[in-house]
Amino acid sequence: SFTQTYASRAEKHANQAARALLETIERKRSNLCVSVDVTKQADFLRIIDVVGPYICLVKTHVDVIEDFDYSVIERLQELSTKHDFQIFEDRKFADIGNTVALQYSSGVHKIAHWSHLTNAHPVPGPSIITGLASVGLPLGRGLLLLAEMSTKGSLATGAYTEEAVRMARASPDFVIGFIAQRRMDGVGLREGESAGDEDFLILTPGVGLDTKGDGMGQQYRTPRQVVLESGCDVIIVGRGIYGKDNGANPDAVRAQAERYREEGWKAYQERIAATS
Ligand code: UP6
Repeated sequence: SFTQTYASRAEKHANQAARALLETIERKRSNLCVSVDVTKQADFLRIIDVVGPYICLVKTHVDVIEDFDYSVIERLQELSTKHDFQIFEDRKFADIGNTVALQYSSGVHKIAHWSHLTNAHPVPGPSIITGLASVGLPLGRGLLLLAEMSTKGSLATGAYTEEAVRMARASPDFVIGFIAQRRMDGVGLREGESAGDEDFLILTPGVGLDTKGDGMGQQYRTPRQVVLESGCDVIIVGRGIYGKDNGANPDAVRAQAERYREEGWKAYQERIAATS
């Protein structure tokens, strides 16, 4: 899939959420996902309205919104229609199947009802996928496993990463890819196994053009390193786009979104040109 276009991958993908994301990327010529990690609904919705035209996906942490009520979700869905982007709640589930099913379907946030994609740590083993799939599959959702992390000293390396890929391979209907720092095609294959036509989407956080880190363990690489050199599919950018003032200046936010969209797309086009 490293060498294929988003459009051709969209045609072949069996999962509805994966297909929708790939189609959106192609239609908007954007592999940019903006991560909107702000604590006030007004800031959250304003930033999304500004970056909307330049992105394929909005990544949320709805649990950090301190004045949250369900109307935020309705506004988010309206913006998703207005600007044509998908939604990814970065919930990072990590509990037993029964608990994650409840956390995914219920509570204040009812994530499964509105988020096309969500993600989970593979640490509990395959039962976390079973639990989440019981809620998400009937709704046409997709799951990403955290196979690697962007932070300094991450424990998600080596055998852990390989096991994450094996878990995904065992649930191809629901697990559509990974949060990771590089392509995972063929990772963790055992003697005699072949990768077949597996097509994992790689969504990659820890992307920034102006800084190398944030003083709290985050590590940044450029869109070019991520998409061209490491073969990832979607760049996830947070503070690089909305800055240090919760995106108070819409023109500045728009300019950064345009800049990252362009860098990400250029890197993808170079990747396709280099391998075709
Ligand atoms: N995120 C990472 N690294 C990971 C997984 N997830 O940074 O390995 C998430 C963070 C944050 C976003 O939870 O929402 O991606 C990165 O934001 P930033 O661009 O402002 O650093």
